[in-house]
This record gives sequence, structure tokens and C-alpha cells, in this order.
Amino acid sequence: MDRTAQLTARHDGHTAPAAVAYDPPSAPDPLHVRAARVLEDNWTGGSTVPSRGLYPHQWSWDSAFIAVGLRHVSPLRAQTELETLLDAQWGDGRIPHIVFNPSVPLDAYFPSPDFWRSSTAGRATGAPRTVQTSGIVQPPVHALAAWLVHCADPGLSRARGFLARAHPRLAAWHRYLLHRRDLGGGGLASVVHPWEQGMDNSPCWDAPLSRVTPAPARSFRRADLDHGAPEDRPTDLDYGRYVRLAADYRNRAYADGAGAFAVEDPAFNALLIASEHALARIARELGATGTARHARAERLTAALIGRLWDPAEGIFLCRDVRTGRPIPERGVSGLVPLLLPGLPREVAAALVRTLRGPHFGLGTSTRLVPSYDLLGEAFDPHRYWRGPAWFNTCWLVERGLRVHGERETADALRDAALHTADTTGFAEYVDPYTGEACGALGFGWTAALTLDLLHEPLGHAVSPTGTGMSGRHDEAAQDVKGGDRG
Ligand code: 9WN
Repeated sequence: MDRTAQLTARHDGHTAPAAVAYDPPSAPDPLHVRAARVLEDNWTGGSTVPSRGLYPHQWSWDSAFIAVGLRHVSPLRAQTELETLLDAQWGDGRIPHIVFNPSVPLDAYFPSPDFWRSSTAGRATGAPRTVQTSGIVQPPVHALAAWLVHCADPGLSRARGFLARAHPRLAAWHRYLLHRRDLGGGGLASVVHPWEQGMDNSPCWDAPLSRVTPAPARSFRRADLDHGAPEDRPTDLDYGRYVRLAADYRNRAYADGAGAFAVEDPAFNALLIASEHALARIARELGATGTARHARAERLTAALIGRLWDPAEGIFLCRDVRTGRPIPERGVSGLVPLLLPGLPREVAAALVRTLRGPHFGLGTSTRLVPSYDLLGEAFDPHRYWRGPAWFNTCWLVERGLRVHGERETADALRDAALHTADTTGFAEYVDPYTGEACGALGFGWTAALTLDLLHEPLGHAVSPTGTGMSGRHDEAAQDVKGGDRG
């Protein structure tokens, strides 16, 4: 009943008031309420699934992004999210990219636990016995997330010993990446599977993947196509290669070093550096100085620039460790190092120019950051990481813009991300031109990072000196800047 009808009814002597229940005009719940509801719906008791249908287990970097948003709703759940993931850490320090939920049927997601066989094939590298996981990793966002979660409620965090318990595990995780994964010998971590970097079918992987013989299509069954449109997902040929690489790694008992695919990726390493800065702050909170970690983060930043920065293109490129050559493709991964406070001024300025220029079009042809070069031959606005805009990378670039004082561009990106999350029902990814939803809806990190962006005080989230945020966000802002040196 609309408002006029309701008022009429109220004055109509023939209408019994009890029968005319007030039916308010239906206004949707505010964005933060809907975002929190997605996280509630995707919560399984100890962690949050990225999507109930497509990804029904716990994913590593998803959990880190989800914890960053969840801290605004429930700091306790945010801590638990990270603790559940850390409980599945392997003895060699790796944090697996998937922690399987035993109550989910095996055929709900491929590759399932019986493919990875972590507790047997991973025995020598210390895979846990009681929980089934994958054997590969994902980008190290975790220390950064742990610090941000701590900052949301330091009292609760201290009372629960959250950082004291997380610190040794996070330190072991970074040790694994810095030692076992320095496959190129230049100080950076390599990924050994496209799923590890998280941008699965990025055109950046096409050349190194072309050397991998695909597993026969009949040897596995994709479960993703039960939920996603084939034209929005990786191809069968991609999957054949993913399966071959993962099976070979498993058959080598997850020992590092000998696989066909090894790439140094700028986003993966930038996140490692941001997390090193965060670990330094965590160490300081626990009574140590953190100075050595900051120094290591600065050395890693120098290695990142030395090995992956392309001054002519104004972007960081991936490096194929097996050929020793840069991969000449512009992916959003090459813009993510903007997150780092220690970037030379001219590198940061060039990244911002590239972001706004014709290859990514931010502020001109696009309002969100595409995952791949708009002018690249392989660009496809709907196919997963070959063009669509994703919310986690937009969030990282938005932080980076603030770190380097690009407030207006950051504000516009933030507004576009919030608007698009709202209008798409928290889509997994979107067409970078039209904002049309692709992939799953009700996606975990889209909802979580919406909450985080909503919590930024409008217009002055982070000043160049790290003093532009108030209250509990001040420390969080400084962490992204690595700012405990002052
Ligand atoms: C493989 C869970 C994950 C994300 C990745 C995204 C996608 C998985 C898949 O979903 O990858 O790990 O089955 O396609 O590419 O970034 O972590 O959301």
C-alpha cells in the first residue's frame, strides 16, 4: 500500500484499523548494512567464503581482504578469520591458498582436497594433518590485514593475545617467501602457479604458460562452470595448464625450485613489502624495535625497482624467471606498487600518469581500474583477469593514490567503487567501461572493502604525512605508509 492509500484507509470508516497494517515505502537498507549482510551470509563459523556457490571454502588473500572490512563490523570475527587461516599453515611456513571445509561435498569445487592430497603429498614440507588444504600460496596480504585488524580494537586484540600469537606465524610465512621462493636469486619472491598470484588468467601469464603442456580435458571436471558463465571464466586450455602445473608440484611433494613456471610479480612482491612494514609495526607493538624489518622492506623495494620497473613504459612488469626476461604486458599488478611509501617520487608520478593514460583510462574512459591494458591485444572486458575491474585491486590502488597525495583521483576511485559495489550487488568483478556485473554476486572481498572504503573519513583519509586520519584509523593509515619511523 502506498502512502496515499494508507492515509485514505485510515480515514475510511469502513476499514478496520487492525486490518490496515502500516506498510512503509520500501527503501533499501543502507550500503553498509547490505555489505555486512553479505559477510554474515558468507560466514561459516570460523571464516568467510568468497562466494557460497563458486568458492565454498576459505581462500588465503580473500580472507585477508575480508578481515580488513570485517574489523568494522566485528573485530573478533576479523581476528578469528585470520586465525583460522594461520591454523592451516604448513611447517615450512607457507600459508595455503585454500583451506578446505570438510562439510562441503568434494565435487562442489575443483581442484578438491583429493587432488591436492596435502596431508600425504605435503608431509615432508609440514602440511597439517587435521585440515586439508591446497599446496600453493597466494599474495601475502596477511600481516597488513593483521595490523589493520589490531588497530580496529587494540584492547580486544591485546586481551586475546592476537598479535603475540600471529607474529611468529607471519614471520615464518615471510621467511618461506623470502628464502624458499627467491627462485630468481635477486631477493624477490616468485610465484610458481598463476593461482598463486591471484590474477589467474592475466595475459601476463600467457607466454610462460605457453610452455606448459596442458593436462587432458577428460582428466578433470571443472566445477566453476556450474556457477559462472564460460565467457567470463578462464578457458579449458588455461585450466589444462593450471592442472598440469599443480599436479607436477604435488608430485614433487611440493618442493620448491624445479617447476616449469616461475615468475616475479610486482603486486605479489609489493604486498610482501607492505606486509613487512606491517610486521615491523606488529613487532613494535610487542616490544621489539621493528627497525630490521623496515630496513628489509626498503631493500625489497630497491630490488622491486631494480628488477621489475620499466621506466620507458611507466609501469612495473612481471619477470619470467625461466627466461630471465621481462614480460611485456601491462597488468594492474604493475600499478599495485603505488601502495609503497618508499617509492622514488618519479616512479610514483609515472605510475599515476600510466593509470590515467590510455592503457588504463582512469578518469577518462574508465572509473575503476581495469585488470589489464585497455589497448592490449588480449583485452577482454568480461573475461576474469583479462580486463574487468576488481575491487581488491581498486582498493589497493586507491590506498596508493592517497599514500602519494593524489587525493582527488583517490576520492573519485573510491566513489566509483562504492557506487559499483552498490549497483551490482557486490559483484566479483565488473566490465571496466560499463560497470556491468560479472562472476559471482555477494562476493566477500567486494562487500568487505566496501565497508573499509565507507569508513574512510571523506576527503581526508590519508595526508602525505600520515596524519590526516583520526582515531583508530590513524595507525592503520601509517601502516600502509610504513610510517612508524618518526
Ligand atoms: C583459484 C577466490 C579466488 C580468488 C582469486 C580468483 C579466483 C580461484 C578460481 O577465486 O581464483 O584460486 O577457482 O578461479 O582469481 O584471486 O582468490 O575468490
